[in-house]
Amino acid sequence: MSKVFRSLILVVVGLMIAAPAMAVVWDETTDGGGDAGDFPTGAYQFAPGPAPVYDEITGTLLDVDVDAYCIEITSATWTAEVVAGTETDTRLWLFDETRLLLMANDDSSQLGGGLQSLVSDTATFTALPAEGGLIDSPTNPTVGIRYVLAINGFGDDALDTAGALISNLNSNFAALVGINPASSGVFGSWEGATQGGGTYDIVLTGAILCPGLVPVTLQSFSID
Ligand SMILES: [Ca+2]
Ligand SMILES: [Ca+2]
Repeated sequence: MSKVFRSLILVVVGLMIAAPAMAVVWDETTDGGGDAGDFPTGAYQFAPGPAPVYDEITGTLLDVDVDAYCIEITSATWTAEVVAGTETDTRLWLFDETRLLLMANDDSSQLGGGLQSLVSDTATFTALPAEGGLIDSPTNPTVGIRYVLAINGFGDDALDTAGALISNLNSNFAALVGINPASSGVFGSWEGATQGGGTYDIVLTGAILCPGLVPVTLQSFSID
C-alpha cells in the first residue's frame, strides 16, 4: 500500500469518526401525506418500513389541532424534545396502547426551550438544571414497546372518558406530569381549545418513529 493511499484511508476514517450522526427527518406533509391524526379520533403517522430510521419529526399545528405519531422507545435513556418552530407554546403527551397517559410536559424552560416541550425518561428529566427537573407521577415507558406521542398547543388539554383533565399541566408548566389523581388517566377526547398554530420540530433521542407495521392494539386508536 502506498503512503499516499494509506494517508487517504486515514483521512477518510478520521472524517467518518468526526462526523456527527445526522438526524433523519420525517415531515408530516411530505412524508406522511398530510395532517397527522389527532389520536384517537384520527390516524397517527408512522414510518412505512424498517429503513430509513426516522429520529426527527417536523410538521404544522393548525389553530385547533393535535398531531399524533407512533414512536418506539429504543433506550432506557430517551428524550422527545421540541427544539424549534414558530409554534411558541407547545405541549407533548405520551400514551400507551390502552390510551393511558404515561407523561406530559408543557414548557421545557429548564433547558432554555421556553414554552416548548420535552418528555423523557424520569431520570433524565430529574437531572435537568435550573427550575426544571420537577416530576409529578409520570410513568416510564418500556424499551422496545410502541407508544403514541401527541403534540398540540397551550392550552388544549386531554380529557379522560368522563371529561376530566387527565393531567394537571395547568399548575405544572415546567414539570414532567403523569395522571391527575382525580382522573382514570384513560384518554377520551381533546378539549379543543384554540392554540394559535405554527410549525414544530421534535428531535427524538433513544426513540424512533415506529418502523413499519404498527401493533393491532395501536391501530385500534384510528377510526380509519
Ligand atoms: Ca392533526
Ligand atoms: Ca408549552
